[in-house]
Amino acid sequence: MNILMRVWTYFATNILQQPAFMIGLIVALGYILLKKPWYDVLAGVIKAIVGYLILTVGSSGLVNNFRPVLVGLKDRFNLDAMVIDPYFGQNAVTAGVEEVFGKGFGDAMILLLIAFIVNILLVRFSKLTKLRALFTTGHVQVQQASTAYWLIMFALPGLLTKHAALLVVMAVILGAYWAVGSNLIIKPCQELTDGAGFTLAHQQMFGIALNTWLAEKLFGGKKGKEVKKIDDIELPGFMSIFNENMVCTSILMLIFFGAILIILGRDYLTESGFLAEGASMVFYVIQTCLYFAVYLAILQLGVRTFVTELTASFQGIADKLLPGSVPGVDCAVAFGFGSANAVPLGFLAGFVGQIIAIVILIVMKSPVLVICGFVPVFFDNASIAVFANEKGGIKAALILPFISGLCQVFGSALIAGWVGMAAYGGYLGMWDWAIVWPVMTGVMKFLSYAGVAIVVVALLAIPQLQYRADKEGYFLMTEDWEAYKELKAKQAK
Ligand code: ASC
Repeated sequence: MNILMRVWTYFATNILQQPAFMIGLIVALGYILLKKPWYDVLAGVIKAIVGYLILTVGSSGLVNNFRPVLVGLKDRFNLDAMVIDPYFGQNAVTAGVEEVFGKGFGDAMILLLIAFIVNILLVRFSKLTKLRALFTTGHVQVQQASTAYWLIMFALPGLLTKHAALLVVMAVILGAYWAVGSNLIIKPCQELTDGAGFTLAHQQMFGIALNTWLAEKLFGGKKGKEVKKIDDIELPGFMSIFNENMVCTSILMLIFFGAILIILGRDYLTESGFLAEGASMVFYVIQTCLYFAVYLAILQLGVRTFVTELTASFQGIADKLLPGSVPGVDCAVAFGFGSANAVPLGFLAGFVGQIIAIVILIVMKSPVLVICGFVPVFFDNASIAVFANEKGGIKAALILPFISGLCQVFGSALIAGWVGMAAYGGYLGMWDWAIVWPVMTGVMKFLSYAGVAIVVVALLAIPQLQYRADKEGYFLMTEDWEAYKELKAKQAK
């Protein structure tokens, strides 16, 4: 048992929780199952890992560059606020779980393993479950396992003394959430990428599904009229420079983030070590804001490098091990597709929403105050905008992320205050964890075991309903995208 535990810990820390190596392993397995020569396997694995590491340089560059600036608002205005951000959320769990529940953090990692097995099994039996997506983003799974660990212990205190039962209940709920959430957005992902063969496995899967649907229902073109997508807009005169993504991103960031940096002020920035003594404030602001475009460009290069390898090799897994399945990847991968300008626009719209929500909390003297974390405000809202733009054009890409920003702040303040995480300084804060998980937690808290049954049945019913709505196309869209498109063209006639 001890040896098994050590093997698991080694695998978990070095591969499962490191998406680059997890993707490398999947690509190796996939190509081996496709009986590719060893040198093709090696080349594919290297490209997949390097590509993913490039993506990570881009996304962590963004996070490291802009998170401190946002968190700085808290110090600058002396707010006693919790930060909504996955890393702050995870720290809050590690800091408080022992004190609040008398349980160590170690179990959260066992929960991760069992939940991942639940995900694999649900996809293995896809004929029955109608689930087709495997979660591969380990760092996100760690954050979610930690938060779910807290939320479920809070909801079901009766299970605290029943160790095994507690873990099983948690793993079934979390594993079902992973499988159902990533399965839910296979169609929008396939449409966005013209059948690239992946879905997103991140923290706003229900958010993307709902907002894509809303974009189509509320902003979608009436019959015969196309919606105006961001890239369709021809800007006149000097404005046409905004059509270029790098220019658009840089100018938008200069205006908005430049304003925040100026609000933070030279003194604060120097005191906190952002700005060197005596350095030029003007050029510091310009450089910091332009780095946004730099990291976005890196991120997109990473996506281009690894996506083809992943989807080509996954064919082996989909043919032999998990029929009809697709891999679920980081939401940043969506930024390599669709309109590039949706990314900064969605981010800023979400940011405005969050700031308004925060001001409302302050004015209403809410017992829990929130400060924006960069990860939710950027990655959630930019993803929502990319998908919303496809169905509802520019209006959807601005209005829906704005509303999402409000939801992230209000939802997080409510749940983190209620379950006691706010006192430890942070909450995960991503869309699904600000909206969907609070609802699930509430149902379980008030209905106890009946609530658990309702949550699990409701989750597992979602793919069944999706399947019923399109029996012919449901599995075809992952197995043969071209044939799926032909089928849809025929049905439209
Ligand atoms: C998260 C998280 C990150 C980012 C990254 C986006 O939720 O923990 O580091 O989003 O995955 O690319």
